[in-house]
Amino acid sequence: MQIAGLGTLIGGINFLATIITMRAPGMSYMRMPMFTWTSFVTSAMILFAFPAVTVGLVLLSFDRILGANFFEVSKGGNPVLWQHIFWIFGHPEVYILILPAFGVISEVVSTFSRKRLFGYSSMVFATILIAFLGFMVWAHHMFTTGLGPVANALFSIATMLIAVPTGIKIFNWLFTMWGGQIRFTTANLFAVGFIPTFVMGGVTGVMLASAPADYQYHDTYFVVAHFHYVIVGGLVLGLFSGLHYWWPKMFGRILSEKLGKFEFWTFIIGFHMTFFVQHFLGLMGMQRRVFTYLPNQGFELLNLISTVGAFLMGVGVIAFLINVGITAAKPKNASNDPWEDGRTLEWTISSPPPEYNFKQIPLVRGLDAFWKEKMAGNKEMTPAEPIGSIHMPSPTILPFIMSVGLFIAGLGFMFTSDDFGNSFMNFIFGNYIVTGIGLAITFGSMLVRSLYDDHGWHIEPSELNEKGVKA
Ligand code: HEM
Ligand SMILES: [Cu+2]
Repeated sequence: MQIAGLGTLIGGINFLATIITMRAPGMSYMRMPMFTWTSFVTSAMILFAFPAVTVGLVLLSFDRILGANFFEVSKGGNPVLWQHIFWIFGHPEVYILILPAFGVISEVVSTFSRKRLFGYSSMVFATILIAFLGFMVWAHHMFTTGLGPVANALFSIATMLIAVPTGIKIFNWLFTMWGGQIRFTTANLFAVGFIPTFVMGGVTGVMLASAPADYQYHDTYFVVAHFHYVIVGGLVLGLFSGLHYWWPKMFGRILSEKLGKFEFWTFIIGFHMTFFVQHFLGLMGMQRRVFTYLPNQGFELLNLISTVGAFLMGVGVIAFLINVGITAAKPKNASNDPWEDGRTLEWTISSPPPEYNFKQIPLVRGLDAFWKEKMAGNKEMTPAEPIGSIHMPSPTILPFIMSVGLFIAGLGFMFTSDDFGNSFMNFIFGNYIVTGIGLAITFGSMLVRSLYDDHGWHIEPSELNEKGVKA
């Protein structure tokens, strides 16, 4: 987890730096596509949230490997301390999951309504507010740990506040569709299905935010229903929507719409069958984290419905995988703008994009830059620079070797105090030899990367024309 956290943190920093420094001429912050905004805010959240879990995991490693006692009650540690550290990361993390999905939904709904996203600036503001408030509410996961009424009341109110910017977003999506020429492609079905489903998850969230009521809901299937509505009904529907929307851009082939619609209906019906009933199971007292329950408590029927629903969702996912397989065998014939209503810059270049993306960096004249040009009667973007040679980074295997090193070091740390019943294995793990080798590989590759100057390479204008790619 520590290694995965590191990867996420570095990835987040990379997105922040890229979005801040590499926007095209005219692409001011308030002209960025909503998906770029949500990726930007998500990356900022990663920057502040992940260090908390990193610290927590370091302390936990001290407990496990070096015999410290931060968290273990029997040795005088405090597990509530762990809960604080974990949830200071954990609640921002749930918004790190959902904000990019909000971005996808914004793009898809606006494209397939043939309308500008309603309330763009309020959308940006709501995203930032959600991110900010997301850091203020972690103790709503700890109402029942005995924080006391003052803390519970404050965290309860802070939590309910998040419903406000979330509501702004929901209404903006609805107003975007209002009066639009809506096309129900698979991507848009997933996006439109997302809206009521996510609202249901938000509503149970606000119910859980009431501290006294949470004493009843906590650790029951009601919470399980809540977070599946927001994560599967939110993030996963958003993911499917985005995959269908950008698939032709990524791979040059449009996924089958017929199969796509089958995926959507089986998945969403299966989803609601699986998780809707869990609200009632929770209220009836079925607890979470226990894989079974006693007979004759009235749980059987609802659990059966849940199981049938889960299989139906499985059918939807398998249909998606089949769709991917079938599509991979088709010719690569997606046009630059396969939905014909593309609004943003990615739809001005070929599908999939050439390795250098844009032959000439385009000039951005407004929000939904491509749509603006289309409305002005132009077929292409106006370039912001003459055709010139394009500087490309060289490919390198070093990051892969670095991660292999980290993997070996991770294994080394995990098994330091295990008894393998084999003196050689005990020796190399117990004396941090495996760990040391792993770290040496990682830091060695980093050293090579820093000492060796790599100037990359250039694609010359003549090659660009030979390839016959349009900007
Ligand atoms: C209006 C917005 C939301 C509110 C008011 C809210 C509120 C809450 C509360 C109070 C709990 C604790 C329940 C308990 O353990 O007794 C909870 C749990 C949870 N929420 Fe939300 N939530 C919201 C949105 C979200 C979103 C967007 C996600 C993820 C995408 C999410 C994911 C989760 C998860 C995973 C848990 C369970 C954590 C665990 O105990 O393992 N929530 N939520
Ligand atoms: Cu939370």
